[in-house]
Amino acid sequence: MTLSASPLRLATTQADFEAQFKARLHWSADTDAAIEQRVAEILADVQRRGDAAVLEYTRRFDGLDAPDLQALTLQPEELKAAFDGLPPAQREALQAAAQRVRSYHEAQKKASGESWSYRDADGTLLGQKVTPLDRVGIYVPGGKAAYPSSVLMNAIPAHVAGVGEIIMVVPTPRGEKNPLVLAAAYVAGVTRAFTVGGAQAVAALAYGTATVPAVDKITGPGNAYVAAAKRRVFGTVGIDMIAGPSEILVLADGSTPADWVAMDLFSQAEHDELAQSILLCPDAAYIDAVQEAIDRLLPTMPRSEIIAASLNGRGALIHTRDMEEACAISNRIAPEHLEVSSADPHRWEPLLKHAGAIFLGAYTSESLGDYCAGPNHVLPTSGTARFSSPLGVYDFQKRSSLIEVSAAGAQVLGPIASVLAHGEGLQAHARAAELRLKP
Ligand code: HSO
Ligand code: ZN
Repeated sequence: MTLSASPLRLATTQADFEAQFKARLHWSADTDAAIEQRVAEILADVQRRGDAAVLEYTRRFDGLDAPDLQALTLQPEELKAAFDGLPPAQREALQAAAQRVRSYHEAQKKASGESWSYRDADGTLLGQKVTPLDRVGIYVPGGKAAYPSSVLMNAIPAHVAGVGEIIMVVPTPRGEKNPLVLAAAYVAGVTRAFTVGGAQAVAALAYGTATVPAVDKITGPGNAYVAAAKRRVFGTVGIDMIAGPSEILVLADGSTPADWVAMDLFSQAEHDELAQSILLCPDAAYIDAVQEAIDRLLPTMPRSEIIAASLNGRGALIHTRDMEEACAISNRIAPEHLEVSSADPHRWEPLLKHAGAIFLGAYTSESLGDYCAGPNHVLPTSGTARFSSPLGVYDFQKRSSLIEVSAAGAQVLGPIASVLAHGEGLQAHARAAELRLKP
């Protein structure tokens, strides 16, 4: 049987466009009651029994038997040894990628992550003090979605923010460690790692055990159990986001070689059967050319089955009236990754409001952004780019307001506060302000 991929063909002029469009985009955020129940039990058990519970689940789910959690701890020397053991090409690529990601996040910190303050005319000081989190946990998936690049993307902004300790957890079924993941942890400045995963690892990070220190925030993607666990521990710790399957939307004016665009659609589709790849283009002949490229290139792809499942189930090639309409539809979708594959990308960029990351021009493949351009590849999925942002230095910082009222300032603010406090019936508030008024 030859594999084929036929993303849904749609045109915005067709009568049932809206209905078809909505059906294809439909995103279900349903939670699975059985998973929720299981995860609640695991969290409670780890909270109660600590290390012993984590060890037991690791034995049961990952087939990894250890006498204690110390045996599943990786110290910096071991992370470094993994790095030293890599072939030179991999070492160099990791370091080059890390350097670019670091530079980008340093610029981000300078632009929006520094403390600031100003003084009123009467000498009152007002400001915002930015401080890094003390300790964060980074969840790294194991198995088929073990991405060293994601280690860089989570740990580097934490490091740049100035986080004191970065604790990584990574499931390691049967104890088979992924050297690239450990090496990436070394390059990115991870403090310590544990080869445990699943809801039990999230619980250990959230509540702390004898061996795993409690963190202040947990970031990083994971499977449905990990997502459910992160949702549940939110409040005890901070979390970054709950990531859904990856998405790419390509806005094409027909000037990029069709093979390039087909491969970019594949590059997200190959992540997951549930990933979504969409092309929006005003040129019908170009859409035909992309479909032809898909047919020709698909059999050459090692992950062709995943790609075909993704494109057939969730892919779409949409013919629009013009580029303006394509931009408007893209804003409705608010994709995780948005490629503007156009000869004139800066003409369209001002029209694009909602996207996790915007890739401008034919040479900017999303895959370059995934690994080494510099910006973060942890991005809002499932339309959440309408209200949220890429993972960044700011996710590893928090802000405190600074207020220093001068004696002169108290004379101005006191009467205002006093009136409002009396209005709220709060006498102590009013008196506290009034006591500072000079007669
Ligand atoms: N495209 C994925 C990230 C990734 N790609 C890791 C390759 N490795 C989500 O942004
Ligand atoms: Zn990717």
